[in-house]
Amino acid sequence: MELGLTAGTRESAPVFEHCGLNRLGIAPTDAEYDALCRRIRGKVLELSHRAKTPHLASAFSCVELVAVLLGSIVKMSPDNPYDPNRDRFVFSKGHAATTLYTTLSTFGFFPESVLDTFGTAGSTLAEQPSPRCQPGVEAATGSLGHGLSLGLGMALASKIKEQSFRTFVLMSDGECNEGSVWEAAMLAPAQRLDNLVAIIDFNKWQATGRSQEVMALSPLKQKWEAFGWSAYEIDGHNTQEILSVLSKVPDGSGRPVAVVANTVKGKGVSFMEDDNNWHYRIPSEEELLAARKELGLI
Ligand SMILES: Cc1ncc(C[n+]2csc(CCOP(=O)(O)OP(=O)(O)O)c2C)c(N)n1
Ligand SMILES: [Mg+2]
Repeated sequence: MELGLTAGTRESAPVFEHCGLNRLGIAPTDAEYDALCRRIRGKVLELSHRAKTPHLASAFSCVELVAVLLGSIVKMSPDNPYDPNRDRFVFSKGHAATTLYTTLSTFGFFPESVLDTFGTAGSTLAEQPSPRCQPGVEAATGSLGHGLSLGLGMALASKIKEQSFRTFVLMSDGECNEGSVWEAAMLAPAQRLDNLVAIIDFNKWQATGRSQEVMALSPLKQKWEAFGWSAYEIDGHNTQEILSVLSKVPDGSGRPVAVVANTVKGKGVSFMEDDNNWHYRIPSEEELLAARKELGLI
């Protein structure tokens, strides 16, 4: 099914032309981001439906975060994706990889024809990412709790080698159950890694229940602060808020930055929003149609 996504042709989406955007510092408007995020959600739906893979709601809660990160913040060019000086983006909630893959493809890191192989035998795009499976995918993720430690190593390497790149790690809230997250959370301020950013997609759900009931995560911002981070809390679907907080990294505090992004699991399709059944469910043909209609794609 063709959704009219402009993958692989950055020229056709000039507002989001990746390098130009970073170089010129142009902030896309809300309307432009809204259109982009609808298209990303539409493609993610299509991939999940076709490959019969779960985690649709997990992919939807981080669409705005990934779109703004890759569209405006992370200095990584599709023309030179392994530049040693590029910013690093570690997508730690690997089960939501369809959002990562679709956004990278939209920004020209690989063609839509590759994206369309997602989840098929022999594809480079597995349900959960393998390292450098396509340009822009920095690390193998999916076993939750490892991304922050990986990112910390990258941030530390940047300091040791006197490079100026930053490392952004996107995690999920249930992932913060893992002890390894808090080991990294203790080490990063001790090493004064002001070039490291942890973003938490705080959608209040994990696989089998409410995050607060499973592991009492709140008050999450205060926890990061207590560990020595410069912490912020934002609406994770408000692209201007995301842009505003992530544009100021390093933030001058000398500390690593944690961004607690309040999100809605399944965001964008009313019958999926805040319904954790969509952690596992795969959309039927009818549901696909209804969702695409709601997204304004048909
Ligand atoms: C270490 C580890 N344990 C279990 C899983 C299986 N698993 C995949 S997604 C998920 C729940 C994730 O909830 P959350 O981290 O809040 O992410 P969300 O789906 O809400 O974005 C679990 C337990 C895993 N991927 N890694
Ligand atoms: Mg969650």
